[in-house]
Amino acid sequence: MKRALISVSDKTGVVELAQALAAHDVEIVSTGGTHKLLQEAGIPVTNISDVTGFPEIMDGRVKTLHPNIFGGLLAIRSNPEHMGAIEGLDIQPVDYVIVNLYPFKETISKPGVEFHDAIENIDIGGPSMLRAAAKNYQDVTVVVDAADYGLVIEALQNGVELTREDKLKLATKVFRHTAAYDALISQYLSNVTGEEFPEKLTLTYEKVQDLRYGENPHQKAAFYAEPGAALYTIAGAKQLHGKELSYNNINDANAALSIVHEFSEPAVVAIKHTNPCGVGVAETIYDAYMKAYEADPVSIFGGIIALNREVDAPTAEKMGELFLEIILAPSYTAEALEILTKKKNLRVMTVAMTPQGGIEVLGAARTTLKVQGGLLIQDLDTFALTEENVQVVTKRQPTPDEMKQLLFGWKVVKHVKSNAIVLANGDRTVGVGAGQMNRVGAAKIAIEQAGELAKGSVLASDAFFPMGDTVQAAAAAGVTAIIQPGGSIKDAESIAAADEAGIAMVFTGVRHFKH
Ligand code: 93A
Repeated sequence: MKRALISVSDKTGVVELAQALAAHDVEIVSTGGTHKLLQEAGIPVTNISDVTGFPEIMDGRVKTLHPNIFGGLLAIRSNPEHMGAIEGLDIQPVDYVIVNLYPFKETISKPGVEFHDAIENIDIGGPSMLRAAAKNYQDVTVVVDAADYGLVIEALQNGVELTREDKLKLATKVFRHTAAYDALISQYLSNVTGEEFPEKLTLTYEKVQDLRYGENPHQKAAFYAEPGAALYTIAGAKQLHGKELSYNNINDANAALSIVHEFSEPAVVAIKHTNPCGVGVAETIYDAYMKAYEADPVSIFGGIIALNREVDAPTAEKMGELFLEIILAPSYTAEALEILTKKKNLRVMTVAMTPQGGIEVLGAARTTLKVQGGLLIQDLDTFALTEENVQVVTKRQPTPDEMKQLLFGWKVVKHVKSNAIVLANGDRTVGVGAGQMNRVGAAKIAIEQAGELAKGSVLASDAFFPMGDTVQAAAAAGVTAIIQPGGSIKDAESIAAADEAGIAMVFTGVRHFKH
C-alpha cells in the first residue's frame, strides 16, 4: 500500500485531494489539525504519532521530526541497501508529501505583530519534510502548492504515475518555496536587529504579473513585488481600468509616485521616460493639473500623470483631452471615473497617499540597481530640505516668493536624471533639463524649453556648478534666484556671476544625484 503524508496549515482543497488518494488505496498519515479535519470528512487517516511512536510534543514543535518519517522520505527505492535499512527498522516508504507551512508571511504582515508570534510561526518540520521529499523526487511526489493538487488527482484518476519531469518540477517549486520562506525570515530578523547591510542578502519577491514584454518588444519581462509591499508604492497600486500595464508604464508610474509623494499640498506630476515634464502645485487639484500641463504641453502627450488628491470631473475632463498612458490618484469621483473610463486604452489606477503627503512615508525603503554580476543597494534619498537648512551666499537675499519657488524646484530636481536643472515659476516647472553629460547643457535645455517663462523664474540644480557658466546662462535668460548644493572649488566664480546679475543664490549643502 502506498503512503501519503499530509500536513498543511492552509487546508484549502486538501479534503478533495485526500479523498482521491484514499479512493486509490493510498494510506494517509497526518498531523494533529490536518488529521482532525480529514477524519471529520470521513476519510480514513492514520495519526502521525502512530507512525513515530511518539506523541506530538511542545505545542507541536516536534511532531514529524523522526527517523520513522525521514527514513521513509529519503529511501531510494532502487537502492537495495536503502530499502534493506528501512525494512529492517520497520519503516514504511512515503510516496506522497502534501505540506504547506506555518503562515510566517501572514503573521508578520499583521499590524503590531509580536516578535514571539513571528518566531512561533517559523516552520521547522514542514520544510524538512518538503526538502527531503524534493531531494528524493524520483520516488516521492511532493506538493507544496494547492494549485498542483489537480495534477495529482488527475494522475490518480487516470491510474498513471506523474512523469519524472512533472515530479522534478514539483521538487523545484519546493526548493523555491522553502528558499523564499527562509529569505523572508532572515529579512524580517534583519529588520528587527537593525542589521542594515547583511553579509549575505536574501531577498524574496512575488510575481505580480507577467508583462507582455520588457523595455522593448524583444525583451521578456515580469513584475515582482516585495511581500507586504506598502499600499502607497507602485506594487500597492490598483488598476481600475484600461489596457494591461507595460514594463515602461510601471517604471514611469513609479517615478510619478515618487515625486507626487514629495508634496502635501495639491500636486500633479506628469512623467515622460521617468523624468518629470511638468509638475504643478496649487490650491485645487484642477489648478495643479493645469500648471503641470502648461509646464510643457508638448511632452505631456503620452505621459503618465500622478495626482495626490481625488480626481474630480473638471480635472478628468481636461485630462481626457489628451492621449495619456496612465492616471494615478488616491481616488476618483464617480463622474470623473465615468469620463476617464470612456477612454479604452487609458490605464486608470488608484494608490494610497498619506493625507499629509511627504516622502517620509517611504522611509524604510531601499533602492537597488542591478549591475553586471551584482546589486547596488542604498537608502532611498529621503532627505527633505527646509528653509532653515539653506544658506544664502549672494549679496541679495531671495524674496519670500523666490524662496518658495526655490524649495519647490529643489523637490522636483531631486527626481530628475542627472545632470539635472529645473526652472520653476509660479509653483510649476517651466523648464526641465535632464540626463545631460554636462551641467550647462542641462541648463541650456531647461532655459530653451522655458522660453519667455525663464524670465523671472528660479533655477534648481541637483549638484554644484563646476564653473560659473551655468549662472551666466541663467542670468542671460532672466533667472532671478538659484538653489544648488555648493561645494565646488569654483563656487566663488558662480557667486560672483550671480552677484553681478543681481541673482539671489542659496546653498543646500546636500546634493541629489540620480544617475
Ligand atoms: O512545529 S513544527 O516545525 N514541527 C514539526 O515537527 C512539524 N511537522 C509538521 N511544524 C511542523 N509541521 C507543520 O504543521 C506543517 O508544515 C504544517 O504547516 C502544520 C500542520 O499542522 P496541523 O496538521 O496540526 O494543522
